[in-house]
Amino acid sequence: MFLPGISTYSSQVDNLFLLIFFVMGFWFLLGQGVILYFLFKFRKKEGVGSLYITGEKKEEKKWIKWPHLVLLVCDIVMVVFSCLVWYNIKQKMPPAESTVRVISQQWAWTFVHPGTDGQLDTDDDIATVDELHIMVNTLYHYKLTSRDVVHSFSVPVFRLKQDAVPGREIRGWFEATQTGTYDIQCAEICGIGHGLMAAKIVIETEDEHQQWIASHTPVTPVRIGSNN
Ligand SMILES: [Cu+2]
Repeated sequence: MFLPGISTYSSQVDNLFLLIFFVMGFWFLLGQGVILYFLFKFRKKEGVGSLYITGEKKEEKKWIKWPHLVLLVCDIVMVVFSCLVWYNIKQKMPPAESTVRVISQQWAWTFVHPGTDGQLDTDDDIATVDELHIMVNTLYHYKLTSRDVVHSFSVPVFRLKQDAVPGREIRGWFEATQTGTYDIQCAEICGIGHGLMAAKIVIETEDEHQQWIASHTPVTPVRIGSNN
């Protein structure tokens, strides 16, 4: 609630958290309420002995059986919603409009953006450290790798978190719905500098992004020592 959700799937994650919060909250309050009520109702009284209940009779067992079954139904509802959200964010790969490379290492992020040609892995790619530039309302694929240990690429405003595993290129996607500058952080303890492994994501309009790319357009290299 205190952190804006600005990806196309952030509300799905928020709603799942709310569902779990309210289902668990309801049973927690009910359970604690019943315990408190019984503590008060069956407190020590003069002339009333205690009763030993084994819970083996049918009319006693129903107090366990029915809440148990209702809780199982709640579990199934939460698992079904979790699977749907997981499928939408992690399994499905909508077609990309652009692709960026995310490289993690102890303790920094390198981001590789397509240059003026819009294609990754060409001569005009733009590499930055700890600053990822993307366009709003554009579906991005990311290719996530690690140079050393396990890191985790986390963009809290997107509700996105993905481990980076050395030796693997992990692909995923996101689409931002608002412009602005927000946090990226490593969400996996990856060594003594883990806490320093923060970065920024800069979400721009198409015009702003083109200007940013233009400001990085490589100039013809000048040969040192040349007379020309
Ligand atoms: Cu890390």
